Amino acid sequence: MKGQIIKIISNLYFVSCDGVIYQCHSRGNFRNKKITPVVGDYCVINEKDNYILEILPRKNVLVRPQVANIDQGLIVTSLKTPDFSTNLLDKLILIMEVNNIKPIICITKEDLLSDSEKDETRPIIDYYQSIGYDVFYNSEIEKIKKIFKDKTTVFTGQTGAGKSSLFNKLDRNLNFDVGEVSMALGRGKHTTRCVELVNLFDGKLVDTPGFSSIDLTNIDNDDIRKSFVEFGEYECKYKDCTHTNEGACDCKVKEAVLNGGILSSRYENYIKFLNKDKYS
Ligand SMILES: Nc1nc2c(ncn2[C@@H]2O[C@H](COP(=O)(O)OP(=O)(O)O)[C@@H](O)[C@H]2O)c(=O)[nH]1
Ligand SMILES: [Mg+2]
Ligand SMILES: [Zn+2]
Repeated sequence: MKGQIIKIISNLYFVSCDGVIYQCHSRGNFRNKKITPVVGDYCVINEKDNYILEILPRKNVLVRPQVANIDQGLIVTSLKTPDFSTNLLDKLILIMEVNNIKPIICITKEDLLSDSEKDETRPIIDYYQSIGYDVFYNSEIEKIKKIFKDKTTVFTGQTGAGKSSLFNKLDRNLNFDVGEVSMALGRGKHTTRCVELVNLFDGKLVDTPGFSSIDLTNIDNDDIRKSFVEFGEYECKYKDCTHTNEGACDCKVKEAVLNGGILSSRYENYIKFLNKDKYS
């Protein structure tokens, strides 16, 4: 029987199979012996004696929190306190694209902007939508409820961005502040808590925020280029064009930045990420 590991407590694996939870042990003699099961793993169990027989191939796996097979990541992005940062947003999108996680953007605190600030930020936010990302405002609770169905979702966002407020509005039983406190205190405290997949609107939500530290040094520049999905729409003269030093007439991406087809902050962040943010 096929299921997904939703929680691990020492050597006990909680496996959800069509909504029924089996508490399983692992014999550790999987076909691929190097695999240690983590939360999010899809597996085959023998439900008669509650043993995990096999861990199925992973789509991706995160280190912190340690969880596998994430489908999508909800990026909670505030426009004020903390201020809107295209750098952080683009960095989170990049990390998700590289890990085969679909980025979904949730904008918060638009109510704190003046009308002129709204006029400034709206086109930027609309841009992300125009290049294919789902963008929601945290006022659109009913729409947001629909994104979780049949997916495993992780969430992220700066402290104060409005993550807890959002999940409280989605479901009053969700309270992840314990997890966040443990992250703020770091390792070695008594607050360490195991990651768990919780049910939310016919899907699964990782109950601990992801991507608390983002390190670009292990991502090669070609992957960074591919992760700026809209650049792929432009056919530069040279197929392997990095959109950096080439003359503007040969590089359609640079041309698009100049004529407004590509958001300039996206391009600037791309250059910073290629340099591993050294000059940001
Ligand atoms: N004005 C305004 N305040 C918000 C909004 N979302 C959250 N907040 C407030 O921002 C603060 C931080 O929110 P919280 O949900 O704790 O952020 P977290 O650190 O990401 O979990 C709290 O005082 C919330 O009441 C919003 O859309 N508008
Ligand atoms: Mg919080
Ligand atoms: Zn180019």
